[in-house]
Amino acid sequence: MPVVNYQIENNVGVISINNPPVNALSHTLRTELVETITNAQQDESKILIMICQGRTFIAGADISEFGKPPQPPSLPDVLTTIEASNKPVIAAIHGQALGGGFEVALACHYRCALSSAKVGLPEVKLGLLPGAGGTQRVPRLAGVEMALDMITNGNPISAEKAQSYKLIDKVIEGDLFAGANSYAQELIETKAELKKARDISIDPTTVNNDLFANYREKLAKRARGQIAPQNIISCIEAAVMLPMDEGLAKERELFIECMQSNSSTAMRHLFFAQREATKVKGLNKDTPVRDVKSVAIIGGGTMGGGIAMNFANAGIPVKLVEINNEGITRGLAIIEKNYSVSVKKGKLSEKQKTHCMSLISGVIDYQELADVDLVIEAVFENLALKQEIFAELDKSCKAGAILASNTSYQDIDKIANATQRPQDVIGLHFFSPANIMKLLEIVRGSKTADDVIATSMKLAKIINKVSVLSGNCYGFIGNRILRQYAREAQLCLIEGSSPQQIDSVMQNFGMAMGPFAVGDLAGLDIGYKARQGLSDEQRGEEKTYCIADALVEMDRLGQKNGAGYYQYDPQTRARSNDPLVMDVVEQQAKAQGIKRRQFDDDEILNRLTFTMINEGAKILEEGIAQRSGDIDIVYVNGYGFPVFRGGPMQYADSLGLKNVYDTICQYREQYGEQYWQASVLLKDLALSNKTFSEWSKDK
Ligand code: T1G
Repeated sequence: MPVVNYQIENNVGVISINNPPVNALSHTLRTELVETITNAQQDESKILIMICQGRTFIAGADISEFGKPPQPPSLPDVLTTIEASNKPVIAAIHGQALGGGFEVALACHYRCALSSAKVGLPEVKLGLLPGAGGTQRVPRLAGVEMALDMITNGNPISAEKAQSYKLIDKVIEGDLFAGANSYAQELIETKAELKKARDISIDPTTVNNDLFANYREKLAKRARGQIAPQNIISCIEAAVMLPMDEGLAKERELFIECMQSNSSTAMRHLFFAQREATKVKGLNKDTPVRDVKSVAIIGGGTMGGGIAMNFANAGIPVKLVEINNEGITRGLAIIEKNYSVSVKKGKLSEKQKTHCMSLISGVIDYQELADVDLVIEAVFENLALKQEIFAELDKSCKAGAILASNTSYQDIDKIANATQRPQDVIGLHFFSPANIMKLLEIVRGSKTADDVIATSMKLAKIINKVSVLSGNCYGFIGNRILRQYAREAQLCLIEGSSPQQIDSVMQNFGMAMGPFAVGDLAGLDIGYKARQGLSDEQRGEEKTYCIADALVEMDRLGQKNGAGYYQYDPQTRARSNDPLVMDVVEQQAKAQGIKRRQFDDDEILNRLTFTMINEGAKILEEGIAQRSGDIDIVYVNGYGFPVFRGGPMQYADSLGLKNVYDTICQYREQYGEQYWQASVLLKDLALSNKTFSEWSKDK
């Protein structure tokens, strides 16, 4: 089937692209585009329209072709053909013209778009830069500052905003094809010129000297470890200082450097892994889903309120269930405050806030839940209480209602077995703050029905969450790995390091924050209370938590009361090292009979990351996660693992599993096998020179 069709109507040559699902610029599409435009040069058409079928204009280069041998014509060659056309080419845009798709439109002589359309250059989110003229044409059309902003943040802009920056010539209401055709007739009548971005030159004296340096400094902090943002700035500088063709050559050189970088490999891995994670092995993709037109949240605390907002934001009415009117008032106040913060930041209008609030109502009596399609329990982590609530829901809710728990580590089967309908029970583990964090762990019980899983996956997309399916185990995927990471951080601390050394090692690695700064942010009392509810066996060795307990017993709870592992300035909340903490560390080490020693940064980094990798391998071999990319998606979206490393399992693949395995074996010799027993899967893959990614594809 051709992906490009062509026909002439009223002197207009219509180039119609149809390459589902998103009209990506595959080799076939590039080839047929060049053939079609070349042939059109000699025909009777006076102008050409390029338009797409399906849900969107071209959404970019075909990312699945990256890393494979390039096949001509390259995208720059396609754009040269378009720009060199002897008759004007009009891009007619609907949906999203992204990346190479927008670069195709920029090489056209005119651009029109539906008012609902968006255009953007999101390459930076893949660790890349626009490699087909985007960094040269946007500054010429829209100005240098707009180009820097648009290309370094990668977010699409509306057609209206694009028009205001001369990136779009005409915004069309109603039918795009009709609008584009009348625009074409207008251009024929006025004998419109072959308008080319390359004919615009930028006067360097109009560009603030510090602009580029300031941007470099800002992005060095915001995008630590990534080369693409810095290379984008260099390309835009070239657009100011060099003629078009030299600027294009510079852009190509820096694009290839990005393409070959580990960070781009990692970020492209995450792009596909996020989409792959929504596919459930063994589940027919046409599994019918249940309607979810109304939701109830049990518990109007911080989590319950945040969860409720996700559904209200998606236009789904929510009943917030509390034990009394005070609870409802408190819960609605939390939600109102969260919305007010978004309005203040300009992310939401007052009108939108009012509409969302109108969708949320307070409820006390479970009898009012008789018609809801989904209930999410979000009370505190007490299994008996959750079982009591589910037994109650079993009586109050209609047949076919989905009963979900937001539990972060309780056994989903034990919750499900409190009902007569375990097939309708599932875990929907949101991350705090639930109205902000993108990650949603969907936890299947042993009896959870397929259509409940399929419905949960679809619902995750509707409420704009990044979803990953997890099996039922303590801590599911994310928190199970976090426990190992936190334990090794505590052991490195008591054995000889300091909070500041460990935190700086992990921040330099690219984590958003180090483990001790995170602990202070969350509040050390949370872990303390959780440990009180555990048996000695569940709590683990005392040396893995005695420092944390000692600090809490000294009323050092973290940021919330000004001191934890660090001191916090009461005004600015800036953290500073506190010698008192090291006194506590030394006292506890002595009490545990530990002789402290010097630590080098590498040992800290390897112990904290390799224990995560080893636990991830166990999660894979137990079938708790479907594939290694799923674990990466959890850790990048829920725990601040650096995107440019692709997640713990991608990071392990980039190091080579044999290196990881050998180091873990060395740690087993040094520290014993309690924490350093290599997983069977890791050993097998290491010794057969395979990667987690290859294993996941073969599964
Ligand atoms: N290439 C290949 N496949 C793609 C693709 C792409 N660019 N974009 C989407 N897909 C697949 C995706 O994997 C999924 O497949 C299906 O399409 C639906 O996607 C030279 C170098 C367009 C906003 O970064 O942002 O151009 O899972 O589930 O939620 O300068 O897809 O069904 O098998 O995301 O409606 C720049 C990436 C590329 C845009 C639609 N472009 N795509 O979202 O559907 S680099 C991008 C998106 C580039 C040039 C440079 C989104 C979307 P499957 P989906 P959606």
